[in-house]
Amino acid sequence: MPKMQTETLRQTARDMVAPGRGILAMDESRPTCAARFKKLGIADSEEKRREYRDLLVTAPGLGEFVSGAILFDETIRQQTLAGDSFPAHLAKAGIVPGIKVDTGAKPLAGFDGEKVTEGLDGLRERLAEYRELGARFAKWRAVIAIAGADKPSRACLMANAHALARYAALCQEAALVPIVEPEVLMDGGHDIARCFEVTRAAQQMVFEQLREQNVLLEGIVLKPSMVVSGADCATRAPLAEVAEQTVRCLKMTVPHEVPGIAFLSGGQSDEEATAHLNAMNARGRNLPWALTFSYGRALQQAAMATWGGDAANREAAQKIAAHRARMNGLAASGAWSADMEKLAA
Ligand code: 5MM
Repeated sequence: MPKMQTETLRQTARDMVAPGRGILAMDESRPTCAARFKKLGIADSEEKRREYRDLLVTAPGLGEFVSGAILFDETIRQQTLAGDSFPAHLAKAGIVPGIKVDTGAKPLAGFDGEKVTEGLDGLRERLAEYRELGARFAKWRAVIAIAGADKPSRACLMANAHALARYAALCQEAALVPIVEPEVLMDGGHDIARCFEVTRAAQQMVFEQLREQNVLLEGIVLKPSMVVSGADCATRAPLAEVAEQTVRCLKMTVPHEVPGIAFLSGGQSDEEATAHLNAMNARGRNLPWALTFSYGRALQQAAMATWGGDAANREAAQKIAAHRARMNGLAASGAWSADMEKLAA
């Protein structure tokens, strides 16, 4: 890889995990966005998605705490209400534009109930086009479910890790920083120890495959799930244990060259996601990578509910989006406390 390209990748990755800032995941595919809108009685149309996403990216003050935003294919081609392309608006606001490039998790043949993420065919060409459209990073999400003692299978972890690594190599060839997202789902009755075991195995395989495919580790951002109890587990691990186990797992799996780790929220409540991130950053640990957020739901759900599809609520929704970004920005520096939620609400 040319030296200049290596430096571009390193610098972009560092910008994405800059101190006190994190990433806004606003790359819901059409079915996911439709489902979220439907719950709130919002019409499922291209124009409504544009209005909503415009509201998010133009929220005053967002850029102070948001370093990057992940767009969906439709959005990267749309214009904001003021007439800029979304990537151009983001760049002006000091937010690095990114794009989701996987085509979704599909059933893994031969392994009932397990999934592998697709989207490698034609990816080189799509990445070149996205770069032209203004993207500077990309995202691919692998979905790993825990079910009993034998799921996920080794085959499922390997297939997903291999696809993530092939995607990452193609991104770097196109001078785009890959966000590498192996999500271990929270669904299920498993305890935190089982989540730890699966998350560790998944992350270990991902880094084996990234090395195998010659991916520059300084030029990626890892987007993992936190190590938590399953959503239906009878005894839920407390905040301090989640922070402890998540950091322990990362120390065992993530090489020092990786500049940053930006967590997904995975169905945690807004405040829980903030508190967990804060606890990981607040303990005076000397960690080799930045720990920040790349939340979708935990940044957006309150703002979307306040908006409700009505332009009259736009400003109120923007304030809520900016507030959540601020809370998580503080958590990324370990400077958040629950009092701040109350004071600023
Ligand atoms: C914003 O949601 C993303 C897209 O999801 P679909 O492809 O299923 O529509 C999703 O990949 C998201 O970026 C991550 O899961 C993190 O989001 P959460 O809500 O878990 O923080």
